[in-house]
Amino acid sequence: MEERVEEEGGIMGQEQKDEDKNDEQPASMTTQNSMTEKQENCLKVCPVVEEKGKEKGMKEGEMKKEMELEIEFDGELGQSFSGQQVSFIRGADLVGYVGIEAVLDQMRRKTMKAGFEFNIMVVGQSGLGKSTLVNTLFKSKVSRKSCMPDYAEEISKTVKLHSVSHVIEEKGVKMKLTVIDTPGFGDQINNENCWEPIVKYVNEQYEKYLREELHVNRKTRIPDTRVHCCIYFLPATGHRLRPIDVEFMKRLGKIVSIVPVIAKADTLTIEERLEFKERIRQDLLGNGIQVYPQKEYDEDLEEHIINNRIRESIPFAVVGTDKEHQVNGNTVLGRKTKWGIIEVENVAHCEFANLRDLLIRSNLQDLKEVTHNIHYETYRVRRLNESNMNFSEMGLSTRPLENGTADKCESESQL
Ligand SMILES: Nc1nc2c(ncn2[C@@H]2O[C@H](COP(=O)(O)OP(=O)(O)OP(=O)(O)O)[C@@H](O)[C@H]2O)c(=O)[nH]1
Ligand SMILES: [Mg+2]
Repeated sequence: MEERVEEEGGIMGQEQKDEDKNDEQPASMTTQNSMTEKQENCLKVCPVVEEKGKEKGMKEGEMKKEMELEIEFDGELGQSFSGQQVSFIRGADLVGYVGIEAVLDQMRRKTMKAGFEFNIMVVGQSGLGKSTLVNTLFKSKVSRKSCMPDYAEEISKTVKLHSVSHVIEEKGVKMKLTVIDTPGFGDQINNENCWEPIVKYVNEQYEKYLREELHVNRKTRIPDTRVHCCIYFLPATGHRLRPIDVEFMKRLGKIVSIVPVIAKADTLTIEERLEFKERIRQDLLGNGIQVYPQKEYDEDLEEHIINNRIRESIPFAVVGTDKEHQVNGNTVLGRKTKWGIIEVENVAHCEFANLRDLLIRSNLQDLKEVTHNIHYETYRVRRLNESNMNFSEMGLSTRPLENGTADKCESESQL
């Protein structure tokens, strides 16, 4: 049985409820009235039906069927849903305040208590402004300020990965932000396979999470080190995507959410910037590169429209700085040049604000969900299938996922 309850009116005072009833459309009035006969409101109807049921000597399940509740579905009251009539009880029909909206407060309190984790990876050539941009995003020296790096590995001479975690607190909400920096990406003369350490890192975090999930005694909160977002820095050349950009994003786009940005966009004129952005979008499309937000993961029309707007403005042309300046009496983050100040948060100057809004204000939770429901899920399914296959080849029926290393190398090579 599916039940949808509209809060509107349910949390209002009696006066407001009456007003709402008077304002209602005639069509819905009719249905509402017919409902009222059967069930003046939920709180009254339920005992009546229960009484009837008791008289007839019905069992609980039968009584539920007898209730034949109605649902509002696509604007129509009383539509049958999966062969069953389900109830739609308007807030105005409820006597008194039930308090369902308080669930949001409960969730908020829990999240605030536990805090949440967000892991960003920044990838791009040395000197493109990765550290500066992360510091600008979180307005602190997050990227450079250090704590103990929990991951530092030199896989080859090309790329070193460093992850630095910080707990940021704003208005009582705690966020453990981890920035995974990849200095030196693409800096070598031969950049062949320079994405491999990054692919390896991303997959290792999925593997870690999978192993925690498979433990018999699982932790209630599994530490989440999975990369929720990878900001890929494109040099502001004004040309097209370079082969290294194509290769990197092609591979990584399948396992992590990539947000490409044009670094140091202050070096481009307005026309150059627009043309460069357009060419990049064409190249992304032409090479079948998936960047965040992907069309196929849009959940509904509303999200599709919002995400289309994001897709049309990708890649964001950003400028970073951690310096503050005074402009018209206001303190702004900006880059001071001989001819003026580039205000990084001013949308007329660059698209830093769009990137910040996407990453932190509007899509942070979605990035986490896409990571968990799409990327991690793909990894999990593949790993479990691989281990089952290997195990059945050995003539055994089940096998716990234990030695990830061999399997992992195999799975990476398929990427
Ligand atoms: N013009 C301009 N310069 C920038 C911008 N962002 C950073 N810079 C400058 O570029 C230089 C390198 O910045 P970093 O943030 O250290 O670059 P990075 O990508 O972290 O470099 P690695 O850590 O070596 O990979 C610094 O001098 C910054 O001040 C920008 O948006 N525009
Ligand atoms: Mg750096």
